[in-house]
Amino acid sequence: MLRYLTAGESHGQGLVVIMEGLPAGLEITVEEIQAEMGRRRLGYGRGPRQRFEADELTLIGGVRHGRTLGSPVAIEIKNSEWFRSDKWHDEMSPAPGATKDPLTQVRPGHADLAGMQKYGFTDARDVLERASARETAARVAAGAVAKKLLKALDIEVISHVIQMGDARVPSSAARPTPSELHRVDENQVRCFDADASEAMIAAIKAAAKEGDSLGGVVEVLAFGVPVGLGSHVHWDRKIDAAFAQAVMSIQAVKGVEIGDGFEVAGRRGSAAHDPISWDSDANEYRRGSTLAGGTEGGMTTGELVVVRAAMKPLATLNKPTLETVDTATKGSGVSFKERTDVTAVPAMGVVAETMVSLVLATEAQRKFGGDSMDEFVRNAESFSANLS
Ligand code: EPS
Repeated sequence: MLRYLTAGESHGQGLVVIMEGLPAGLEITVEEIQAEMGRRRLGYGRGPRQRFEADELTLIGGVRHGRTLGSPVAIEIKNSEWFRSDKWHDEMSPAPGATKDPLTQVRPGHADLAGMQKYGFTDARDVLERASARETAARVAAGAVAKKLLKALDIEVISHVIQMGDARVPSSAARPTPSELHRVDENQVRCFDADASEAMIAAIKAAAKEGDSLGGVVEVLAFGVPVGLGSHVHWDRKIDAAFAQAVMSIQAVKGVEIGDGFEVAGRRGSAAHDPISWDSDANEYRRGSTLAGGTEGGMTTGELVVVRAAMKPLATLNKPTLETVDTATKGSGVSFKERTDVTAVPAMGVVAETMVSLVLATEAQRKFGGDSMDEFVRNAESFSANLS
């Protein structure tokens, strides 16, 4: 089974991720992981930090001569912020001491207050450093490895932004395919629809002018997923549930939809399901639409997997106006000011790709197993060849 764990704080020395359960013989390079991490820094509306974060990474273990060894893969990612000056060295030092400047005007919508109460902290920084979406850099490093594993089965996972604030891509618009991902990434907001993308940029500019933030929705598409990942037999083996948990765990995500889940709820049953037909040329079943998002009964159907994620507007504002309480005095006021992004929706799309890829890689490993890549691929091919 594939497992992974991240560690590290936003303004500490760096992040670490350890992945365990990968087969031996998976070809992976620092450059491939680096390229994927570069995609996470894309997007109009990111704050100043993204201009200097380089996501410089080191493969500490589990890879030799460009191939996994079957042992845990450990990746370290340095925080450029730590190394460019000594600004954070005292504030984030692991040595005994105390901060001179505790943050107590907690931000509504962030982890600050609940985290301080839960852990008994008096400085919101003890919470926000880990709650920060900086941690997603480590997830994306793991996701790059998971994507490489999936590529061996011809599975490709992409994403695009379909809503930013109230600017939306029309539901009739074409979806990008893997060969068109470069066009999504080249767009300033990672949107595939030219008109919607202009409206999105205008919405970000308008919010930025007022020191405000914007949320939105991304759509993750997984192509080439075989039938039978996940299972109907138990709640915690259902793959749609695993997608929901994994994607919901992304910082600031408040809603996850599989296929057209929410829209379909308002239809009649006769118009709410993907019709099944037999394609005698390809010798396989086909669904006529993607309403179910490529899953039925907690299993993949072999169709396009569609997972959408809604991100709330960031809780840190460049011009804080949200009413809050100072935890030191219990006096009312507005939340503290921190450097921040206007929106991180385009980056969240890349993180959502990562989470969907990690779920697919985990479930593919569970279904097909194998200690080496050869064995893993052979098992998957044998399953597909024997489908009836
Ligand atoms: C983040 C706030 C910003 C983002 C950061 C996530 O950081 P800072 O407060 O240092 O300006 O830039 O994201 C990253 C550093 C990153 O690499 O994605 C937050 O509060 O979640």
